[in-house]
Amino acid sequence: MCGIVGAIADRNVVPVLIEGLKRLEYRGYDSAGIAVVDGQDVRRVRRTGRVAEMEGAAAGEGFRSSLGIGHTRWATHGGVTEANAHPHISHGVALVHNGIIENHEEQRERLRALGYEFESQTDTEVIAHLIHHHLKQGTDLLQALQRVVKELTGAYALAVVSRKEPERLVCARMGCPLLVGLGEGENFVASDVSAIIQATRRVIFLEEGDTAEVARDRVRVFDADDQPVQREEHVSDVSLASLELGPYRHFMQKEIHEQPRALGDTLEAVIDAAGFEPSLFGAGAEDVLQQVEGIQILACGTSYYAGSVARYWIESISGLPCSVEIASEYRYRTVVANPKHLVVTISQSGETLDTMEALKYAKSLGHAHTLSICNVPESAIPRASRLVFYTRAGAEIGVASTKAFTTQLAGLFLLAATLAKLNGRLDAEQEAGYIEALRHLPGSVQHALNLEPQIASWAERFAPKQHALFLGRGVHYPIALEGALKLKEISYIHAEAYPAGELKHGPLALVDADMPVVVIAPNDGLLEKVKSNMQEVRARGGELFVFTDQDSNFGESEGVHVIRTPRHVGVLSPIVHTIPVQLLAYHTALARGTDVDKPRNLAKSVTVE
Ligand code: HGA
Repeated sequence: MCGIVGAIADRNVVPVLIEGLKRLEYRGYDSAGIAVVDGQDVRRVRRTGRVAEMEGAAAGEGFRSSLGIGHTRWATHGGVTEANAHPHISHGVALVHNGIIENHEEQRERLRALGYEFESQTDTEVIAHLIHHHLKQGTDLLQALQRVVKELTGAYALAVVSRKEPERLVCARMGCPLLVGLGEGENFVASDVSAIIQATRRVIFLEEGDTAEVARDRVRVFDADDQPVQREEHVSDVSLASLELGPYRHFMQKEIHEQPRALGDTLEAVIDAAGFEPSLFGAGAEDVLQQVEGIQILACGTSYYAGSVARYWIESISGLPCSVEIASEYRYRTVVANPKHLVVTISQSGETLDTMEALKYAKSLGHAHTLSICNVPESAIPRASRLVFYTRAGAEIGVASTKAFTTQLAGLFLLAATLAKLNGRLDAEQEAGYIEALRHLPGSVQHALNLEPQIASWAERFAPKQHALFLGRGVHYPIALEGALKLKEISYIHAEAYPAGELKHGPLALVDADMPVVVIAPNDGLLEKVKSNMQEVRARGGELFVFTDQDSNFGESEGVHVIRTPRHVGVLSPIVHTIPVQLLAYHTALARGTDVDKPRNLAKSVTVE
């Protein structure tokens, strides 16, 4: 969602802010802005659209300063206009905000009564005025911020500068990520380490309720009671190469092609150990996993589909009951919890607000056994979980998730196998067989990637369509869902997915010659059933685009196009069959000329409700 960066240094920080915003742009790209303290003044430049436009304007106006803040916006309150773009300013106080202030209307009324006028429709502007209001009562900037955050309900990461205090910036965090970067004689704040990695790798992750003062040569952090606290320093291992496009045209393309490496890295420990050890999930995992009597998975979007695949694996391999629920639904319903079940949250960023809130709710219902599957070390959800499995996909920049999904699947498979082993349902031979299959997985994924030219030629035929249907059965049904989601996210073609057996209960009515039907049909136990469902489509004139593997016994015929992945890879087949649907979406979007990495209305890391 929105991205925040701030810096204080001896040098001109404007290039640091601009570069940071470019790296954060994947989080939100409605508008961008920076504010710098310049002598006795705060200067600001904001533009709707991309950071590059705002950069040009800042250069044109000769922006230079050793203290400043910047923001990329993904609008929640108020349209995409320059007036709503951040930073917001009140009487020389400039601030950027990620999150939603739920009591903004009440605060707006209060501030109006105090004589403040509003220039934007955002919830954010109230914070700038509230800080100014407290400054007028004689506080300094840090105290003002500490008072204001106690008057806010909702979620925020904030960075604030004032023309009256040119020697520091102050910041606060509740419900949205924010970290402080530690340099030599210069310091930074950012919502994501990628924004400041060119300047420093040493970071402090702020905790919920923290505020901080960031000066050139000192950083002071305060807890929710305004007491000074020490927060641990970390050295980020995010690689610069993972943040660069390299020879690729889009990050999504790069990330699709990185999957053999990402899976290899994610599986390295288990393959080296040649067995499924509970310690994969953190210290004390054996104790926890041995006690659990079932699994409750909570996630959103693509991660929810990863969880949906895992349900098939967990129930069939480990014999434990497993349910999967969309986190934003779970958090608001009356749940009958079983504290003997393990709550598994899945989130690429580890900051997905709905997933975090669902986890908190589950804990409040007595769930002490919690595990998070996450791609970003030290992010909020793993820190709030008892156990964690980190996927090692590397930074995922493309808004449409690809390598995060397949590595989540790998992690979830390890969980299913580990639970099976602890429950005495995995003998040595089966274990060795799974390990062997995992060892070959990166190679199988590479073979699927080699199908790109054939898939690109299909994409030409999808590009003019308005709708598409995706079908799968069993463990491949969630892959159909993921394929439909990818296609709609980046090509804006309306796509729906159904379990193929459901076709005749409704969606078959949609099928005609204009409705391409994608089928995920590997040679598993349901192939014959899927083939009958395909006949139902053909009988209504529908055109079939089938992804299958070498072992299936059907071929092309009129209206039936087939692309074969190499040999059937057994239980890991959903991972391999994800690749063709990713490539189909990517090439269809290319053919339609959409903005693949920054699809309209979307953003990465969903840190608002
Ligand atoms: N509510 C603010 C910030 C939005 C945000 O955090 N998006 O991720 C706004 O609408 O400007």
